[in-house]
Amino acid sequence: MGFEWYTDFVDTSYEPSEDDIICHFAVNSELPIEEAAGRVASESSVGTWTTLAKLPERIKKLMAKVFRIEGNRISVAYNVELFEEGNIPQFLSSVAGNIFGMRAIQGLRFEDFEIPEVFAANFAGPQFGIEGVRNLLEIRDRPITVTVPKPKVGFDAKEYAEIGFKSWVGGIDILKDDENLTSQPFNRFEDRLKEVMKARDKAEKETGEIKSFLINITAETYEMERRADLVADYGNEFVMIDILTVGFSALQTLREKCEEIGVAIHAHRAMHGALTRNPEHGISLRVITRLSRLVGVDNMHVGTGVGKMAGKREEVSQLIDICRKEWYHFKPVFPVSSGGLHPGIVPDVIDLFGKDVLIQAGGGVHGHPGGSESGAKALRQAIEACMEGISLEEYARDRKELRQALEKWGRISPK
Ligand code: RUB
Ligand code: CA
Repeated sequence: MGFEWYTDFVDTSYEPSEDDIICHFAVNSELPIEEAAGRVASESSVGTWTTLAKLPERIKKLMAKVFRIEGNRISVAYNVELFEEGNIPQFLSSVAGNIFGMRAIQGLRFEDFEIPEVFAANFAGPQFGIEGVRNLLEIRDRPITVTVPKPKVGFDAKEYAEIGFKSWVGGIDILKDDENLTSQPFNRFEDRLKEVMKARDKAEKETGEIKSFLINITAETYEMERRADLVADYGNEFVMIDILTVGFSALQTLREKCEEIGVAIHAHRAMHGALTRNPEHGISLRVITRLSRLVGVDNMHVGTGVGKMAGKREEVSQLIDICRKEWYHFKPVFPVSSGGLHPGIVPDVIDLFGKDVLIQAGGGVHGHPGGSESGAKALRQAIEACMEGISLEEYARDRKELRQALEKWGRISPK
């Protein structure tokens, strides 16, 4: 149509410059792919629905370019000047904003992106990363064990700390809040922090190991800052943030805050399914994981490939790469495997992740017939067996806790 100019945004002979940001999308539209692709590039950069009376050359340079089309997959190059330095919300408002709502496009999936060094330089990335977290815990050669008390909400601070104590004494390294436990009336944040820190000191004394707590500070941003300060004052190493429900703006604020107070960030991705689950629409976990590393979380949930949450092996292994592979100055992020894990599937997890992983089991610890302490022992024994290259069944022969766990759950992958 004469008034449209969407296809001006398509140039398959364009070779991206080394300073361009590149975004990969899958597009589902009843329109020819060039026209659909042009709409994505236009709306995510300088365009509107019609040609304009005035378009200065200088601004023409900022038109995004669809430079590759393969089936319904397209790659778009963006001039880096389209983006404000260090501003994730603005980045998303551009490349993951209006384009998701265009009438002519029935499905759009933001699959992945690549950034140039000039843009990467605006972000600090993880403060601690894998090595830093290992230093905090003084654990070098094995996966780190984590547990969430279950039921996930309802315990008061004292009951909760008691479960933490039992888990730590059994061999868990880190106690973790669940995504929906923050500061409800039955378990206020500071009460929990205080009680759990007392229990931690006791558990450290008893075991001679370092123990820590992923305490969920998720709230309004100023309140999160206040809670982060409390965490540092009480001498804990981590805060946990539900990064998607609080949003990237808040996460960026907390990343700076955590640098000031020397605390690491554990990122829980609750709500990601709303964005990631439909393979034909939304934002992929690769994008979310990459953004999280850019901003600078230290631990990041990536799924299990085997447990109760959706996520295939292949996808999880891509996410592990995004966390750990060399990428500019960004330290590697510790991937967290969580959701339906229990001792019987630990070998599958280690097979996929190697030893640089936080293995989190909630039900798989507190559902043990002998209780939380036995559950913690069984999880630790399963990890020891893998590290020594011995089968779980053999290792369980003279280890009651692992044996009972295998009797209850076998090798099942829960749904
Ligand atoms: C784990 C749990 C976590 C999941 C979320 O409990 O509920 O919130 O990690 O999934 P359990 P993901 O160990 O009893 O299954 O890590 O994939 O985001
Ligand atoms: Ca949970």
